[in-house]
Amino acid sequence: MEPRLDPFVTLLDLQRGTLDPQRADPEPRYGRDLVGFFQTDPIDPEALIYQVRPIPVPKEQSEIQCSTTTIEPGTVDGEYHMTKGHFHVVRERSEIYLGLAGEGLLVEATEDGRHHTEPMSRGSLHYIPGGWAHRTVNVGAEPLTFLAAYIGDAGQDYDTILRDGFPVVVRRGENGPEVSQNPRHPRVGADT
Ligand code: S6P
Ligand code: ZN
Repeated sequence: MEPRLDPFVTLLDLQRGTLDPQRADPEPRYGRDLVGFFQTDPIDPEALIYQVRPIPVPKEQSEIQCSTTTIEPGTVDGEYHMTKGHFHVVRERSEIYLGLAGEGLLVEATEDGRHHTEPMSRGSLHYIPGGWAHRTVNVGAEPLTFLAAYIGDAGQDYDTILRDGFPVVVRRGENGPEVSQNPRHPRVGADT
């Protein structure tokens, strides 16, 4: 076959998730971008909640999309800062996350409400199978940074999450993070 792309290398700052060279603009997510995802909407529309730094390649099945995500520490009305979370549009597409810095939780959920939570930290390697929605939550005092790698044509479905949320929410408790059922989710299933 005739190769489609030339090889390339990018230097990744393992602490901050920055890329050199930066092959695409970072994609910041502010309070205003996260309306409808927390139990209570962020008060400050200008607050930076997280930032995605993509390494762009064609969004096709033959390619592997790669990006870093850095979530700032903090809470929104007691819920730890988190990503929107999504199913893949092509539901069977899987993904790998690798924790680089900070302390987090990876929350995964199926469409019938089963859910699963894994701690994230430097070196934690997470396999997210097809059919599982995924959201990352910063439960620490420092930025949470991780690397994501996924099949190029996966796509992100946020509408299902906006409608139902995840089966569980992660709040700051007296003794650290507390995972509890989301009262708004229509079908909370088993913790697997
Ligand atoms: C994409 C992959 C990540 C997320 C990123 C932000 O499939 O899972 O790159 O896009 O962590 O999360 P979200 O839920 O806002 O896309
Ligand atoms: Zn994904």
